[in-house]
Amino acid sequence: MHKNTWTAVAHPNIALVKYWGKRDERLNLPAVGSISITLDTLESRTQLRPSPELTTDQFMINGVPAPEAQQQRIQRFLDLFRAHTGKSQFFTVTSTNNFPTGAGLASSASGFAALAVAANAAFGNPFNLRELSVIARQGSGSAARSIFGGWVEMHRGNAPDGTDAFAEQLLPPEAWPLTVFVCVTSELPKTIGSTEGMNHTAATSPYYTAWINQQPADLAAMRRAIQQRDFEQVIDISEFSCLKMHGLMLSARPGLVYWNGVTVDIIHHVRALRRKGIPVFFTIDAGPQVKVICLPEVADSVEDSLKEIPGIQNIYRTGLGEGARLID
Ligand code: 2P0
Repeated sequence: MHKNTWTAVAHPNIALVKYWGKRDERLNLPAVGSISITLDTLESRTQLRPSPELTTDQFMINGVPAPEAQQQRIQRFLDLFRAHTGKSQFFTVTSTNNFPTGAGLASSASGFAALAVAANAAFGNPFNLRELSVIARQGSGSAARSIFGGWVEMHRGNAPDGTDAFAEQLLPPEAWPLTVFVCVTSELPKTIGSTEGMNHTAATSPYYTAWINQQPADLAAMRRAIQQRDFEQVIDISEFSCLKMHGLMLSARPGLVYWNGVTVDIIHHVRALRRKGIPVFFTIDAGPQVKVICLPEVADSVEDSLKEIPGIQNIYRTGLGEGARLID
């Protein structure tokens, strides 16, 4: 039977060494490399159905037509496949997330990674995984990382055409498992999206050059820590990179404040746990949610203590997951 739908799933990822800033906006090339972990459990599920009667793509997100700006973003993304293959097929794209969308939980990473994999199948698999990460990056920088599972590095690259700005797996998920608690402190969509926030930071922060220049050292240290399974080092580098990125955001003009009060409460709570000898750390992206990360053997006690913090709306407990993949 002729196949007429393609469905892929992908998980969000959390950067431990953060990406913030672009070296080329048109190709969405990152100004810095980054290292992340791909999660399990939370997922975007994206289906492509060819629509011969359509002359544009149609994008439905969580059951409703997406706003115009998002429709255009999907259209431009699928144009990459049309341009490469010469096929002028348009699609109805249906995507659902089993977690809050656009609230600093990396829904654009999992969304574009799932779309990239589904579209690759629909267009006859023109790209291998590395090339697919280059394509996914053009949808959303962090999406390149969700193509792969486990521990992943995204390379900044130097080529003007972006062909060397790809992601690759450092370790598969089972090689060094972690437990991740995604602590939701607000389900409201963020007020300043990542792209806008990055460009504003690059244009106005006096610290931006220092941020760019120091990133290679953080990346090298994290690669070494992962290779040696040195969790103390992972803690140290991750919190350094996270707080440095937020310091950078705060130093923009006007400054970007993504946190709320509960965000700060969780930071102090995690550090108090560490003072008691529990190996755990936090990381925070462009939103008020806090990801609390630990080794699986202490996960139950960390979870019990997080439940005592007032103001957390929801806690997702998850581990490390696989890369984006076709499920149908
Ligand atoms: C990261 N973030 O490394 C950083 C940390 C948010 C803070 O990658 O403009 O949605 O689409 O490339 O991928 C979020 O940025 O930005 C992000 P675009 P994206 O995870």
